[in-house]
Amino acid sequence: MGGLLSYFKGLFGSKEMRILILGLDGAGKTTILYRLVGEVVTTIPTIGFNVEQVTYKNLKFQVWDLGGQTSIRPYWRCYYSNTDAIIYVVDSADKDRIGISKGELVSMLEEEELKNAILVVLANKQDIEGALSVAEVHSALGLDALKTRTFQIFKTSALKGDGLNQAMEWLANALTNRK
Ligand SMILES: Nc1nc2c(ncn2[C@@H]2O[C@H](COP(=O)(O)OP(=O)(O)OP(=O)(O)O)[C@@H](O)[C@H]2O)c(=O)[nH]1
Ligand SMILES: [Mg+2]
Repeated sequence: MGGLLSYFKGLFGSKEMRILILGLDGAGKTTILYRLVGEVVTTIPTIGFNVEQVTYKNLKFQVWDLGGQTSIRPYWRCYYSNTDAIIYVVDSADKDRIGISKGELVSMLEEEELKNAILVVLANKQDIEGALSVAEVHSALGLDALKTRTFQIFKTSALKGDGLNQAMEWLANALTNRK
């Protein structure tokens, strides 16, 4: 029995989890992806996607960073199946478009294929003066309305590398503990 159990544990332990990074163009998704890989990069707008393998606390993630421009947002849905978690990135300094960001988040969360996906919201660009606070981003996105979703919001600065570890730590635990 013990042998069989460790066999299955081994199987699940080595399973790569699928994570999507979504959010409007310019939110900082690609910067965050490469921070998770351990690189600091200068980005250009993503047309299509970037995908990298990220290992965090013995968990292997396949992380997809999709382009966020208006014209390519309709393609996000092509990547939804078998997604374990969504990292939704918000430019906290982009007050004019926070409503649009909320709209994209709400319609994404309505998708059947994502109904069990864990949600991490990153209130990014906290280094910019006058940026919305994490509480303001929480309220502007209407996160209070989420009832059954496992989710958490974090403040980050991908530029400085702040807050990402904390978010990944929470996500790794949430993925490990999920039913
Ligand atoms: N000040 C500041 N700038 C940031 C931060 N994160 C990203 N940026 C900058 O924001 C710009 C856009 O970042 P990207 O990572 O390319 O944004 P993206 O979400 O991948 O954009 P698309 O690929 O067009 O969807 C770049 O100039 C980044 O350097 C941050 O935390 N603070
Ligand atoms: Mg990008």
